This record gives sequence, structure tokens and C-alpha cells, in this order.
Amino acid sequence: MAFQLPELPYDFAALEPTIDAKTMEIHYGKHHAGYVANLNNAIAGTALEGKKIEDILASVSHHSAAVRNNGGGHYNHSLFWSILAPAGTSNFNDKLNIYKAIMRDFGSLDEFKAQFKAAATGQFGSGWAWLCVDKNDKLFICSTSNQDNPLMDVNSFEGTPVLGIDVWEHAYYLNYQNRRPDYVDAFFNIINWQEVSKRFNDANPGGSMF
Ligand code: MN3
Repeated sequence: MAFQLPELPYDFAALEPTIDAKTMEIHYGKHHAGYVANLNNAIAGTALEGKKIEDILASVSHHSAAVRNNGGGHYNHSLFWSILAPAGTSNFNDKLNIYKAIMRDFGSLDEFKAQFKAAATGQFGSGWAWLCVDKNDKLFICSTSNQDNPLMDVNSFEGTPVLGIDVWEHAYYLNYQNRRPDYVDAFFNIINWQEVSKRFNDANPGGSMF
């Protein structure tokens, strides 16, 4: 079964004013759809057909640049749409394991935001900033270039991403032009913390830490 564009769980306009409807329409309907089509073309007739995207990414150093760029693009955008919440519904609260983990590993939400923003604004050119969980259940922040991500076997670190921000200009230029820091600040208002916490729990099958 070929990879497919996942359904968006909200309307294009649902993230306004943080992310405008036109940006969402192009980003989802053109950029992400393009990664899916190009990924399917790149793996058609190869041993990668039918494999899970996570497994493809875990051995991506052995595959073509097309698989790396489009496989990463598909995974990254699928994660991105899922961790965004319609305006006014973002809910960070102490019932969530991700809340407890952020307090434990960063001390406060503000300190997490400061470090995440530094990674997002410090990523030169196109790429992503990530909040990841390592194999000891500890959170850490990192950034990657282009459509690379923490699951790939091309990094100097190992972790499972639970939150990510797309800092390619196509993600914010219509609204923010060159003001990436403003886009990152606004992003914090539309995070779906339930989904982030679910991804955090799923990355730690033991789940006994809290
Ligand atoms: Mn993008």
C-alpha cells in the first residue's frame, strides 16, 4: 500500500491567526502532497515498498536522497499537523505526562520555550526544531536540516520526536516574512499538548516513570 496524505484534523483556517489558511492550503495540499507522491515514486518496485515510514527512516543512510528528503518530508509534516491545535484549544496541564516531564527536565514551561525557540531560530536555512525523548525517557531539544529528523541514522543523537516545528520559509513567509522568531512565539499558542503527551507515552512503553 502506497503512502497517503493523512487527513487534516481541522480546517485550513482553524489555526488562524497563528498560521493563515492560505499557508495551510499550500503547505498541506502542495508541499506535503508532493513529498508523498515523490516518496511513492522513489520506493516503487524497491524493497522499501510496504515498509513502515519509521523503519525506512531508521536506515535512511542506505537509501537514495529522494527517499531521505521525501520520506523525511512525509513523516515530519504528518507529525506537524497532528501536534497543532485549533486556536483557543491548546491545553497544557499537570495531568499530562509531558507536563511532568517538561517540569522535570527543563524546570518550567518558560525555560522549555526559551530553549526550543533558540533551536528553531538558530537552525540556519530550512529545517526543523524538535522536542525528543531519548532511550532513558529524558527529553531533549535538537534541530535538523532540510527534511531530516531525529529518527534518521544520520544524526549524532538518538531520540523519538514528540513535538516539532517546521522552520522552512514556506511554513510562515506569507504571514511573518523574515520574522521567524515571531512565528515561533505564536506556535506555542497552538500546540496540541494531548497529542504531544500521547507521543511521549508511546515512546516510553514502560510508562511507569510518573
Ligand atoms: Mn513544510
